[in-house]
Amino acid sequence: MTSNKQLLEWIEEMAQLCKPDSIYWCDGSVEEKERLQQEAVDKGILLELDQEKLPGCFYHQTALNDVARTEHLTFICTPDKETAGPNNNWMSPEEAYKKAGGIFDGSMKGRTMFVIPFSMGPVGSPFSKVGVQLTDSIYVVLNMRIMTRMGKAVTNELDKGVDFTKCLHCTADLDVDRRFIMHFPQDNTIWSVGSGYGGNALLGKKCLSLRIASHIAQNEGWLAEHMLIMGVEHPNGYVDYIAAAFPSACGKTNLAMLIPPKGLKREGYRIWTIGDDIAWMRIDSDGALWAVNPEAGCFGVAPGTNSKTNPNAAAMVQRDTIFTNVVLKSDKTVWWEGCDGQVPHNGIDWQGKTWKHGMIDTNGNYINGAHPNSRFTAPIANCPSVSHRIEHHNGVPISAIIFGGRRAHLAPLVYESFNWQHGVFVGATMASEMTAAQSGAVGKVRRDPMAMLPFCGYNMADYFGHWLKMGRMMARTPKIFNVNWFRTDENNNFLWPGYGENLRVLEWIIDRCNNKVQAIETPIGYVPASDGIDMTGLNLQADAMKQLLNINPANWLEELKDISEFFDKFGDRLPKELWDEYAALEKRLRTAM
Ligand code: GTP
Ligand code: SPV
Ligand code: MN
Repeated sequence: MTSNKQLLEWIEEMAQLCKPDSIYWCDGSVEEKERLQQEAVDKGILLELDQEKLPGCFYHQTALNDVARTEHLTFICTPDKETAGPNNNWMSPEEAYKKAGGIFDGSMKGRTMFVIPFSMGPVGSPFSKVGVQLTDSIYVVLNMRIMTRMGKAVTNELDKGVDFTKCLHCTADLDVDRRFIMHFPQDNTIWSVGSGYGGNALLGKKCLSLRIASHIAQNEGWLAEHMLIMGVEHPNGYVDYIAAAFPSACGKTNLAMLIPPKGLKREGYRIWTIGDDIAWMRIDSDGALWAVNPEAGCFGVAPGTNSKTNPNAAAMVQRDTIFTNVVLKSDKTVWWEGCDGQVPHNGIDWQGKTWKHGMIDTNGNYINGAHPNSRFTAPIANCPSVSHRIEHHNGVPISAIIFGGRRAHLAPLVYESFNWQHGVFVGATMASEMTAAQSGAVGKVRRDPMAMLPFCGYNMADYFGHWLKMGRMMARTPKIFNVNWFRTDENNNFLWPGYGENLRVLEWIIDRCNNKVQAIETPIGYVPASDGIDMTGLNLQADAMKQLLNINPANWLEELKDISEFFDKFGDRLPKELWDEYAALEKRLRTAM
């Protein structure tokens, strides 16, 4: 319990609404975790995996209609629609409280309401924010215990009277027609009902750390971003830190924990993982940008993860991990498409059905065993490449910011912006092919500025303005780059091997930050010279690098049309600087034609 009166009153009020049979206050202890795991197993919410092969690991299956974030059911509830902007679904706070309140009413009858005090960021750090989530889901409690700092230490903070985000969650009947993920920035409140999945239900993650935090960050003068944070230790021992924003399922977890490839000219690089999904960045007293990862765990995409593509993640998920919507094998271990080891002959698929590898549907298509958005929840401390600086209260200094996405044909492997303002334009004009991480049309290109389209808690025009302002406030700005690991050839094969080999691109990026390597100026930015990226030990098909770095002005001019349509949605609110950059780019492209 707590002596925080505001908190006690809020819990009382929410309990009167949801009407749980009992209220349980989480202390975050190991004893509590084991007790809740047992209860979840007894109730069929979790299945205990083979504890010799996978100690501390459990398996969970969601409802079939609850396998990804549902962006169309996610709302920003500000007094006026303009504040939320055309990038968000909007509902008035009155209507939202009423609508969701009707579903919450009595929703916890016969159930326990868990009270989860949690901190995003190291407890007590100047970066950190406290939240309290009320939920009826043991699965959510156990996931929050991995993803956040949860329990007693946070209750102590609350006892001091710190402000906190009020997070109310109930799985209710999992009916999509009665599912809402509502954000009330003015009230520092989140209400989520009708889903038990990831970003919909673990309210410390996208809801607090991005949608609510981006709003707070705008007021307080910092940045809350959908970014990984990694350290690249040079052979001489110096570590450069990088923050990178890619849309969901576009490679943040993989890049954050990459293993240096063999054969680089400069050997002895080492990668340190700070975060794989969210970065909070502030300007420190030195005028530079410093970052922390507010999370304590990874909620990562399972398919494609194996000891070749991501050895660190493969090692991380060997213990203390919750697997969601993957294949359950008969020996009580797990599997997914692109997993290590033998393809299982049979198992239980993500839908709970008996499944054999190679089964096809009536259209002749392969039937996935694991859902494409199946995930693992694992403590980041279990990642072999974890940096000891994840606990540092002042974070790490950022040398480079990288934007990127999936673009089969347009964007080159890497380019550098001319300056901060142009870099903000590069981020603001990002687009990417959609993935299974959100319900919607997979493969369709959509504009996703800074990988924040589903996560910016206010009008994106103002958000771009905030980025521009942050640049003016810094004594030294990080350089801004764009990467694309997903360019394909005429047969739709990836031209770039990706994964660990991406370090070759990071090496160029860091050398650019340290003024150690020349670049070629193009209409869209600086690109590496033909020998700029170290290719020793890599057998790419002839011409691949040329194709990877190719910039086609006609295609870019075509892209500009889509960008202008997107910018137009923001009307007069869009910062003039972005239209200036737009005009300058158009001019450079026409000159190059
Ligand atoms: P969220 O957790 O949804 O925010 O995703 P993320 O950005 O962390 O993406 P993640 O690293 O989990 O990668 C998603 C998918 O992209 C996986 O299936 C990977 O196998 C694939 N992927 C990651 N990096 C690369 C790469 O360098 N090249 C290619 N071709 N695929 C990659
Ligand atoms: C994403 O979709 O960007 C994720 C997973 O990282 S979720 O927590 O569901 O948002
Ligand atoms: Mn993400």
